[in-house]
Amino acid sequence: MSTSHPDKDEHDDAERKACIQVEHGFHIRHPPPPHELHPSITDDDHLFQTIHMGSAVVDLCAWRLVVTGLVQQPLTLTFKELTSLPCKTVTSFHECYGPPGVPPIKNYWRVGNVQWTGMPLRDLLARVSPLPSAKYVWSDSLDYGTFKGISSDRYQKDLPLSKALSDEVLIAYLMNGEPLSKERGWPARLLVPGWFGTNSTKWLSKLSLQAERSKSHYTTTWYNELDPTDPDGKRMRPVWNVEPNSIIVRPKPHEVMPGREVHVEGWSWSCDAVAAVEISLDSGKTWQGTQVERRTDYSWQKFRVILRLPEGLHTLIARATCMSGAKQPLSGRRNYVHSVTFSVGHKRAYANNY
Ligand SMILES: Nc1nc2c(c(=O)[nH]1)N[C@H]1C(S)=C(S)[C@@H](COP(=O)(O)O)O[C@H]1N2
Ligand SMILES: [Mo]
Repeated sequence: MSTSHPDKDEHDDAERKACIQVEHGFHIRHPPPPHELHPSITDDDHLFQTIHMGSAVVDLCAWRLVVTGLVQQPLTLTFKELTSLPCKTVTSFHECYGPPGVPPIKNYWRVGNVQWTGMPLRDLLARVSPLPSAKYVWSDSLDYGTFKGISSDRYQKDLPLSKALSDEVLIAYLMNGEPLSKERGWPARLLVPGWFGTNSTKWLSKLSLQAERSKSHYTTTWYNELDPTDPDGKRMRPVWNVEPNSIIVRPKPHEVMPGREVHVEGWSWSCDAVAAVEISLDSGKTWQGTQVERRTDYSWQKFRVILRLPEGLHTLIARATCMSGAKQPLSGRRNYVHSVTFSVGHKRAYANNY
């Protein structure tokens, strides 16, 4: 189904004319199970997709990126101008927070690791010279419609200027070296490494410098959560920094290992880098360390360990700790530990007990 463009935008926001139509409807493409995410870079076919109101279909000739608000020099770029400016490639994990508006207690492992190429946002901000009163960058998209019964004339997010000015935030137009697909936000999207996917506005059309946080549904009604670090359990916080999380990619669930030597491998990630990953075979009573790869850019980090285990059935969990000391919980919160049950050299025990 498609809907014509809402008239009310036509006067104030010329860049919105680039939207030919929105293919309306909520859309999730679920990620494959963790054991299928073994390559370091996730290809487009294995990367989840999350679309709230629908995909925008964009006319590239009419597409503009408008940079406006509290700036000395507002700027409008065509796609050709954007892509002829110096670009940068950043490898970053990409994780969806999960459905907004419900308690964040389920781990969906909607995650992948991607190479994004685009113009650093801070280079763009340098060209427009933000005024001293500018504290946030709002990002607007070309999609519009309804999500869970609430209508919006655009998807809009915000970033504090400190994050917007960091090295890693991009106006991305290539994913793993290829132009973005329509579903990924063609022709250009914001990409905010280290922060949940919701902040990376697809079908980007406008950036505006503002003194206050945005009051859009996507920064207030949705993607605002009770701060789990507040002892009173009352304070709200925006869904920004990704908390430590991990997946076990080897062994596979229900795998029967022929020998007693078991190679464990997985991926771990967090907004600040992962400092350690431990594993447990007794539901978290005792833990042992693993070897964790150093982080490059915002990439997910491989952990591995070789175990010698007795025959029988085993349940493995892995727990990441990030540089700030935060650890994945065993349960109760959206980043709880991943668990895999497998068996060592003993098909019958496995068949009988599992
Ligand atoms: N304009 C727009 N941007 C959006 C969304 C959207 O619905 N509309 N979904 C967000 C959410 S919740 C996530 S997790 C990421 C998903 O990006 P992907 O589909 O390329 O994986 O895009 C974000 N950017
Ligand atoms: Mo998301």
